[in-house]
Amino acid sequence: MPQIEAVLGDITREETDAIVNAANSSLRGGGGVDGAIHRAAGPELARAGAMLGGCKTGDAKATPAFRLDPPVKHVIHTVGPVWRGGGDGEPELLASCYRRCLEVADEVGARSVSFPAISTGIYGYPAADAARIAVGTLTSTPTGVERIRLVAFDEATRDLLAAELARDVGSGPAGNPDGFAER
Ligand code: AR6
Repeated sequence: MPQIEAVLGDITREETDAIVNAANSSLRGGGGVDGAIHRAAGPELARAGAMLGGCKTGDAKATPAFRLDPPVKHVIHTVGPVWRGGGDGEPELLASCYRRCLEVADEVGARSVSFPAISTGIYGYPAADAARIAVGTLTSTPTGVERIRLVAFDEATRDLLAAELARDVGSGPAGNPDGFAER
């Protein structure tokens, strides 16, 4: 299982092999963290995104990182669900985003990956529920990724992520809900 930490910061300043973008299905750029990543990576990013033919909600696709500073080599674009009250498959789709990002990271050989809090901004996903899904999915998906940074843009989100990580450690290896006890 990768080492996972929750930090406060701007994901465009991360020093990991890959950063994840909370994109829209066009992959041509947008607001929020998507806008910040496109500004930092340069116009080549939108051109590369456009060539991928879009991305479905819950899926992820990689492009080069273009003008982002090394060691960042890849941007993994994922499309989170728009929050519509929770009964429209949003939890499964958000979990799928985190899972697919790890699969794509493995495909491109990224050993360290930084994630934003997917869907919790413009798409309106409640931050506490999203933090639970982020940590639960990242700790239960087999991957070659060794280091994950959950990059929050505000303290409340960072605290929610840190609390979920602390809870997960408390639940023992592989997220065993019975703690460290053997069944
Ligand atoms: N670094 C880290 N986190 C950030 C940054 C940053 N530079 N900027 C914002 N955040 P959002 P979504 C946080 O709205 O909800 C775009 O238009 C932000 O505070 O960026 O998945 C896309 O094109 C929040 O916690 O993404 C889509 O149309 C989190 O990143 C749509 O928004 C996600 O907020 C996607 O909406």
